[in-house]
Amino acid sequence: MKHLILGTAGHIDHGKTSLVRALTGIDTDRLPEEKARGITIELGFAHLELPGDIRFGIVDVPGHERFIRTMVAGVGGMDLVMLVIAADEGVMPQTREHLEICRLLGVQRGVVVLTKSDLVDPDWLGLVVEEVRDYLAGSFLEDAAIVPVSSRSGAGLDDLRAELARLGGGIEPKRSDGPYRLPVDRVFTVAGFGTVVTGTLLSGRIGVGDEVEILPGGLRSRVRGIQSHGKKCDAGLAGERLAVNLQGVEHDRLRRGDVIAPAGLFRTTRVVDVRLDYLESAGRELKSRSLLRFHSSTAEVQAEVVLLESASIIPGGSCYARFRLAEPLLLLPGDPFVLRRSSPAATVGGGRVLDPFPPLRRRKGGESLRLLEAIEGEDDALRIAAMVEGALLSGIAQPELLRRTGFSATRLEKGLTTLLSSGRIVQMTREPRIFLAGNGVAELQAILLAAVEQFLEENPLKEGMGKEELKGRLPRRSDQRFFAPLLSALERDGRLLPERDIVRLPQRKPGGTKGAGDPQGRLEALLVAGGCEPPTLKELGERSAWGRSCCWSISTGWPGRGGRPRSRATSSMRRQR
Ligand SMILES: Nc1nc2c(ncn2[C@@H]2O[C@H](COP(=O)(O)OP(=O)(O)OP(=O)(O)O)[C@@H](O)[C@H]2O)c(=O)[nH]1
Ligand SMILES: [Mg+2]
Repeated sequence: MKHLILGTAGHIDHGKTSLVRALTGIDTDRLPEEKARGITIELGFAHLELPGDIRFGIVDVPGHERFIRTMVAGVGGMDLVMLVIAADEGVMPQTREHLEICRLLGVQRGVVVLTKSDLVDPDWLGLVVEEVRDYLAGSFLEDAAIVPVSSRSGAGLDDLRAELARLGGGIEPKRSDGPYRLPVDRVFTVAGFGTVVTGTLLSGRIGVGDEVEILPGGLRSRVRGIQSHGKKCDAGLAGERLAVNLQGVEHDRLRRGDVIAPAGLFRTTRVVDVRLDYLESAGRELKSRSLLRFHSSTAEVQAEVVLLESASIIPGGSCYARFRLAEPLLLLPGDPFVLRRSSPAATVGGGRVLDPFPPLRRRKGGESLRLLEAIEGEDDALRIAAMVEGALLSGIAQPELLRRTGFSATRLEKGLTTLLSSGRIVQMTREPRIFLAGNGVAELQAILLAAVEQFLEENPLKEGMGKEELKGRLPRRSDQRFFAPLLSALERDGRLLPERDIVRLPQRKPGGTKGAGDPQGRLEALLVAGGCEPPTLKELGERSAWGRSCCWSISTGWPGRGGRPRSRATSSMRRQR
């Protein structure tokens, strides 16, 4: 059976809840206050089975402008939407706002339902159809069917069912193979069972007995029972509306916006880089550092926006941006979000998460933007390469790549293999596997080589540089664990000769021969050049640039006056003498 989520959207009192009741027989307005006021306040849930083995979980949203936040929470996970427009009123403000929210949250299909068709005559209905068609031009519902119905008489409901079955048949169900994520939309207690949460399973499969983590708090629990549309089951699949009974957690420890996920798998974030679309209807420009409400799935937090391409953006514009969230959220690449302004209250934009764990220090010269461009692109290997290269000399571990790309392990592996075989990235460590960009490896090798050369220049008596000392020359922003593989590679290429606890340069012979580069030879040359007036120790020190103390050691084979311990080089020179 195919599980899909069907949602309502539309202005207050346009007949959304009545339509769901007419289709399913379920009254989703359950609260006494909803009954008393005749409006929807909370999300309502129902289900509908249609030919083609399709089961729709239905989410009914409130139309009142004060409950837009609730509406946004209901849209996450919708596969298709019924945009409800009352035939006697036509397009109204929340018709527009709900349609924008659906678009921003990635809903791609739907049907327009003209409710209350019994209240207007056919001519009027024709005019409304025309008005609605004009309004939808350019939107994702441009070619959607417009179906007039009356929830009161039942007219048009069969046409609507047929259209829903047709649309549902063409939709790919959500993937059940990745890890599961269940954004919580309701929490309550059931006598004898304890805490129950409900939500639409966005991905994966959750089973009875699973150890879960409740994010962002990190509370652990176990799944005691699962129900789908009122029926007990052993597991829930992506795309299903589920009620999950959690063991040993008080219901006041949970709230809408929390996410139930496999224990220990995901990490929450407070800083995300995104593609931001700023709505034409927002009215005024958006300045960097503005505060907005950031909605994703069922969660909503205060957030500061940092525009990455300019100081402000005009209505209708689109750009890369960074959000600093007041509270941590579980966000994966590709997750859609909606932005709302609090005064005057309005939906002003939205977009998609590109990088949930971006480098915190912004790079100069447009590098942050290039990274985001690559992430936004289609090529998996290029996306991974951009992240590894963006990590500069510190490299990036495989679990971090999984979190930042949102790829499955197999998909990530495929991209890594391509990059490893071309040499664009290099695996530096095994547990965890840390990857470094090829040019990062070259840079670190050059740093090590230069360090050895400089050391031997300054310590001509030494045969080589201590490995531990050399390891300490790795830049602090890099990783000490890279030392061994870097050294091995340099040895393989014949550029350094590691020997026990030291590292030598291949062109430099241990103990030295009396050539021009050899300390004793150079001192001898200076003394011979002086003829009958050989230089003093002080002059030797100056002319050789090695200093007095060093020249003393070289010429005598004894430690310098500083009392340095005798090096292997000096003792071997003494033996030669
Ligand atoms: N005549 C007629 N009345 C309808 C029809 N559908 C809904 N109504 C009436 O319109 C009013 C509002 O209906 P609801 O279904 O509560 O509207 P809603 O869109 O769910 O409202 P909110 O959830 O508050 O946004 C109720 O009094 C319904 O009886 C219809 O097809 N024909
Ligand atoms: Mg309603």
